[in-house]
Amino acid sequence: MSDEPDDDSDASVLVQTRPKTKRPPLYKVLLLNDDYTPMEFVVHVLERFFGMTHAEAFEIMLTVHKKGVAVVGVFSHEIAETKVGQVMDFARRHQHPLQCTMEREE
Ligand code: TYC
Repeated sequence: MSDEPDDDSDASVLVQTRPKTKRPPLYKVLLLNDDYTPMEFVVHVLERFFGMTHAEAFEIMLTVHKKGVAVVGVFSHEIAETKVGQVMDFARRHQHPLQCTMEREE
């Protein structure tokens, strides 16, 4: 018979739990408009690096052309970084100013 309180005697403490398995963040890959990169080149980039059909690629290219920017895919950090690198490298090798960036998804 002890006077010590039980370990679980404080009924007012509520322990918050949450699943520990957090998903890794995803990243949007964005294509930016410019005045010089030929439309056909952008369509080719979207087919080649983002697996789009010609029709899909043409539509997204037009969206970028009209709105200034569009999301062209959502990937893990590593894949997004690779895509951005591939596009920037390909554009540079063809001397086009096309810009591709990535942004963490909320
Ligand atoms: N604005 C370019 C033109 O008129 C076409 C273009 C579209 C360039 C999309 C970049 O991400 C881009 N030739």
